[in-house]
Amino acid sequence: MTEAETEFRPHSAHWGAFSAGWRDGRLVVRPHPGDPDPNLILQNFPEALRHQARIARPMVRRGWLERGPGADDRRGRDDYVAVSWDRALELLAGELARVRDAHGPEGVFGGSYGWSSAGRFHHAQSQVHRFLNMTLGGYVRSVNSYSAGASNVILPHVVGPTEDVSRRNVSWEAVAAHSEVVLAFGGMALKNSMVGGGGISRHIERDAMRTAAARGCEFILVGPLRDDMPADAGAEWLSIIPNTDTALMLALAHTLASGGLHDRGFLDRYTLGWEKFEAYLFGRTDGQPKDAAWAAPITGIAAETITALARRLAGRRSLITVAHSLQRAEHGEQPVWMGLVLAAMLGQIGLPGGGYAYALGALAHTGRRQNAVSPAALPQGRNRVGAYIPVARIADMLLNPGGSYEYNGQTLTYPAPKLVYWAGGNPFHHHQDLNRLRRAFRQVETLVVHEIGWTATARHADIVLPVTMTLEREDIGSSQTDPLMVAMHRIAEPYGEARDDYAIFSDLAARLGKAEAFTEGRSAGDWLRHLYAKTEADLITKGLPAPDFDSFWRKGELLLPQAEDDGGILRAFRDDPDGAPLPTRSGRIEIFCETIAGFGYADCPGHPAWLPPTEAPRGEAPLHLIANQPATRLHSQFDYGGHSSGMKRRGREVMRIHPADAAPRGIADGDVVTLRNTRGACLATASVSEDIRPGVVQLPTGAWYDPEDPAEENPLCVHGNPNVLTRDAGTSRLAQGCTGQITTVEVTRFTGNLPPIRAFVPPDLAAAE
Ligand SMILES: Nc1nc2c(c(=O)[nH]1)N[C@H]1C(S)=C(S)[C@@H](COP(=O)(O)OP(=O)(O)OC[C@H]3O[C@@H](n4cnc5c(=O)[nH]c(N)nc54)[C@H](O)[C@@H]3O)O[C@H]1N2
Ligand SMILES: Nc1nc2c(c(=O)[nH]1)N[C@H]1C(S)=C(S)[C@@H](COP(=O)(O)OP(=O)(O)OC[C@H]3O[C@@H](n4cnc5c(=O)[nH]c(N)nc54)[C@H](O)[C@@H]3O)O[C@H]1N2
Ligand SMILES: [Mo]
Repeated sequence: MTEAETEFRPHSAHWGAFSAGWRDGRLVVRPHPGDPDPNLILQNFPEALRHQARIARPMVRRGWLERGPGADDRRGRDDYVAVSWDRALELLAGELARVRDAHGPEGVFGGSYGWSSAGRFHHAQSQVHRFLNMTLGGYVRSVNSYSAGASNVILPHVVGPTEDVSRRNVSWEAVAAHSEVVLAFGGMALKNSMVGGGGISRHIERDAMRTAAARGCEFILVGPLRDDMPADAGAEWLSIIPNTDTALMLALAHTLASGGLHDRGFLDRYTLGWEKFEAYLFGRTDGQPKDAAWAAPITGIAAETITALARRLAGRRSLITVAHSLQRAEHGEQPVWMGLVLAAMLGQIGLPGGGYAYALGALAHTGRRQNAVSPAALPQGRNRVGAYIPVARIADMLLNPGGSYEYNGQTLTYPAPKLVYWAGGNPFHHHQDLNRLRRAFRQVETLVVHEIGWTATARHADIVLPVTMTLEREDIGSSQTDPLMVAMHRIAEPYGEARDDYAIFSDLAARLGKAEAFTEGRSAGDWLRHLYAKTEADLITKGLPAPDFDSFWRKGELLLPQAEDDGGILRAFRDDPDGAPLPTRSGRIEIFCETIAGFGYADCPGHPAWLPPTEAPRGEAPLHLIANQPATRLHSQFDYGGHSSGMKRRGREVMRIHPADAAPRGIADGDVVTLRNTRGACLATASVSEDIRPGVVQLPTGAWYDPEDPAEENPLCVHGNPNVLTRDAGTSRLAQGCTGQITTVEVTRFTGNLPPIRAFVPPDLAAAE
């Protein structure tokens, strides 16, 4: 397929629908013609497809092969032995059977968090879950996400499920038509809404903001970076000290309440616990009124600016949005809850384009209509193991098996899995304090990884199985919030000996005597037809045109019907609070929450509160570091692709710093710098910019972890992965969510010989067995 010119065939990725074909031996990727604002991340594909960073053959870590399963501090610096598929699968099936027989399915951690690829059948996380359920009877799982770990727990207590407050809530259509003022905490950067899990055919956010702004809607960005809102929104920038938004929100609330500008009628009818919160707000409980003068030094925003802003919000169709990023930090529950309380005080919740929208614009899933038919999804079977961890407690679990911790009102015990199985995620991308994660992964008996490329996670694994990437297989792309279902045609042959996750699991299931249970007798092609049949049947039931699978495949796409924009549960609640109560304990918005208060957590009390962070910039780490989502790729995926590597400088990830912080440190634009704190250090290339708040530096996530000397305890990452610096601690005892977004560091100019970047060079390969 690679040699000749081929026709362009349809395909889809989390970053957009597209077609691809070969021209002069090169892969050419064209965004879907219907996409008004295509995503450049698609251009990582051509170079990534045959890059040397890909894994060509099954590999086994030498130490594991020679000494068998067990804790081993050579993980991450050992060499690998290439083996045949037959040998790799025999070793792995034997090891799975050993662990199952000795420990039961509780012996396997199969959480396997990660974004995988857009196709709904070859979705690696669904595949590994189904495999473990069907062959072992289950696995230790993880709950919640790195995206919204704090929100996933707090929102259901105080208003409703995260999805109902983010995806099925205020729509972009309503913002364009109705909002008068949008106060966006953490912004709504287009780089983020360019991405949608399962695929996205139309990027509409830029147009929606442009239309609203042209109508006179005012956008106000609260955040440390100017470009968290697109120029199209014409936003005013309120530069805030990171992790202090709750204080600003409280001061806005104080100004509203003391001026009688809050909507008492709304609070009485739709909320619970205002009086208790008001007592805190006015300082009757702790002697400290949360007024603008109090918030000014905490937030770095002048008191007059705060009071003027509060007055601009009152009496208008105001929308408060709170980005995921704010809650990916210590006490991350608070800004999410307080944003809701502020919106309740303004009384616009449930009205078109008004109220509260959690994470609007964080992904291409929010602010859109829902499909009226269900998307394709691989059934995962039943997990008989009850044990779980909140997803970001992985290193804690591995380092303290049997230890106890608190979570959402319960005291839980960390499970003690022996074998960790990862397919479709990259913990060396997503987890915090990577030096601690390295120590954690050294404890397990066996680490199995299915990967496309030699990520740091693969380099720590005992058994590494090379998998196809999306372009090398057929699949169906679909998401609940995008109407275009895409027939993802194969564009290229598999790389080296790479196989599909499904083929690997099918063979393993056969070796474990569970072939029929796992495959149900279907080939991958049969499964695509089987999954599609559900959509077809749904369409027929609704009396809509329902092309058969072959017509869908030939056409390459199918436009699905979508439901009306009905404003979701918040609109229904506003219209009829008794008939359509919220799914909270009281049926109302809980400003004071008895359930949470009953847990007695000092780090998450019964109403939103300002809780100063444990780690503030001072001493040896005087700067805030924002480790946000990268603009040039999705997380760590295809970091070696053309667009991602083309935007690096001197081969390293780019760190932004304000001139006022660069000058005293002797740092000039383009200098290589070291970022350091007590947990670790990494290199990056400095970009000196006025678009960042003084006192804050920014280094996005996603540069592949590249330790200079992996034998050291805390090696320098020479490439710029900020997770060597971040803190591995939960948001609070309530949610135990990820806190990777914000940390503190010192930055110095790097002098000396620049170490080479080896992240994309495969590890030293020993001779084949
Ligand atoms: N410091 C800090 N850390 C963060 C964040 C932050 O804001 N700050 N954000 C967090 C967030 S929100 C998230 S969601 C996580 C994301 O963390 P991850 O989802 O783990 O990151 P990805 O890089 O998308 O990892 C997906 C992996 O799956 C592999 N893959 C893709 N397709 C397939 C396939 O078909 N089969 C197999 N077997 N593998 C495949 C890719 O090669 C890649 O290595 O990171 C979190 N980490
Ligand atoms: N291009 C691209 N898009 C993505 C992703 C990706 O990897 N690449 N990942 C996707 C995923 S999985 C998710 S969950 C979403 C994540 O969505 P978010 O978590 O919202 O995205 P981030 O870019 O991490 O953060 C948004 C902005 O919040 C600001 N911010 C950080 N801390 C604070 C604070 O304390 N206060 C205020 N007011 N602002 C703050 C930062 O300046 C940052 O740029 O993004 C999705 N979109
Ligand atoms: Mo995420």
